Amino acid sequence: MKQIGRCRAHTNIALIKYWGKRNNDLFLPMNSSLSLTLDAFYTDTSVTLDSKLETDEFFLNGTKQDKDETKKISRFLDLFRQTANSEVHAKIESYNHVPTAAGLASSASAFAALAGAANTAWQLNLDKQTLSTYARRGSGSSTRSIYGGLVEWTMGEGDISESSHAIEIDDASWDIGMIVIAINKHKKKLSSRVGMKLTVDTSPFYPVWVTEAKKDLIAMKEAIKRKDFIKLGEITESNGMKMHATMLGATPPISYWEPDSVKAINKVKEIRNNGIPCYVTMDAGPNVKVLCRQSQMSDILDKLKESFTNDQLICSAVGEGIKQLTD
Ligand code: 2P0
Repeated sequence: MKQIGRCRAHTNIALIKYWGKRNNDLFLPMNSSLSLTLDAFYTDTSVTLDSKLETDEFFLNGTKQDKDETKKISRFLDLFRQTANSEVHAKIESYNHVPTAAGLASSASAFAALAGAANTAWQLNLDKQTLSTYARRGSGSSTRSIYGGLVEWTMGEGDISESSHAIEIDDASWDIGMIVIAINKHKKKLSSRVGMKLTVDTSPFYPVWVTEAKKDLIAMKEAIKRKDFIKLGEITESNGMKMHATMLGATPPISYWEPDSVKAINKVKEIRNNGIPCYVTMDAGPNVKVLCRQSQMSDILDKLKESFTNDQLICSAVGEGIKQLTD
């Protein structure tokens, strides 16, 4: 009999960013981060254990992937094989549900869904917190996609892998949403992994980034407790800008921005100055994400349409954590 695990995981956007590892092998971060899980973007993955297979087989959106891509997945699944004391290989089928125009990196939802499916396939029954430490080893931001709502990825201590895991902070059911302004859907020139290492190794601003991120996290958690949307937005915008400023200090300087990113940021500021609270954040790419109140999304959308096309604007409600899929 074949053992199968199927799981859905949503992507997340960091409001307090993760940018830099203290341990590259274990994916242990330099600072804790905090994100919002998004409903509109997710990955569905199935893992089918098959003793007849001599290697793992990986299909993404229906297309069989080459050796290099499959190797990344196999290495990740080795963590589950070790825990289960198993040598069996698997067929992995993954579908990314991300509007094509969004061009959002999907590693966060990808490894969270894979972790959830592998947990079921190998019948490990790992709890969500433990599973988040496994997801982390595929891609740091995946740690947070195990949970829904507002999620902290706590940096943990020293080289203790189990100490660096996700925690659900709040279900974010107080009128929060996000609009993604898709600037460019092409693959980014510099991966996050390489970009963050270069920043840690060469930016003189890096120690300041770490101190600031720690302060921002404390202030943001207080704002969340008070359900203070304005403060949440202000800290989000300022923290994202500080991450990009730190990257600019690297040698060679790193910038993921494009002219239209600046256009989007200015438009959001204009909307805010006209009385609707909304705040920007950006990741390792030119797209701009707008944190806003769900109830004001359509008003904001109308204003953004003055500068961007319909298919560049994708709205999302708050997403849930991983869930097992039955069929
Ligand atoms: C974040 N980003 O907190 C930050 C902000 C992008 C900018 O996590 O090397 O793909 O796999 O751990 O998770 C993107 O980095 O990097 C990321 P790895 P990952 O969302």
